[in-house]
Amino acid sequence: MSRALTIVLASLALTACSQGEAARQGDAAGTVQVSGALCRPTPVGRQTTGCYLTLTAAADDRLVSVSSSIAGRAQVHESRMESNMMMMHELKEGLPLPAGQTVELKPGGNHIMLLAVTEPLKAGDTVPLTLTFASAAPVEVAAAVGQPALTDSGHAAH
Ligand SMILES: [Cu+2]
Repeated sequence: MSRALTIVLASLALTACSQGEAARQGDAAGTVQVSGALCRPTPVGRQTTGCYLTLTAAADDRLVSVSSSIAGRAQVHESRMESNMMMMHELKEGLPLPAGQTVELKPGGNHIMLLAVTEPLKAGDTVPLTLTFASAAPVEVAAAVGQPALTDSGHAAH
């Protein structure tokens, strides 16, 4: 009887512990640093564009989704070469963010794709992005609109 009680108490202690961790996610340990957010101007007549930024998670995490009030949808994409063509695919599982590592979303690599953009984006505009993570609290950033300084030659389309 007393053994059963001990097990119950132990599991209660575990529950309390994990709740404590969830509550601490707003602190430094659970945050993701975002820098250099940039979206390309929308090409004439098109409602899609790519956005780039740099993420550094304090603890192992995952960028699971992105949204923007100026786009119907946003997706996390990877770019990869297939039969000498640069193809894009949605990262349906999100983008892994290993603790302490700088993860760059950049032209020719992983990027955020805005779809069904409501108004044409031009240089000097600002795009609000909300980044949602598996563990860390969501982060809102204002991405500048402009051409990336470094453009992968094979990926000039976006
Ligand atoms: Cu894309």
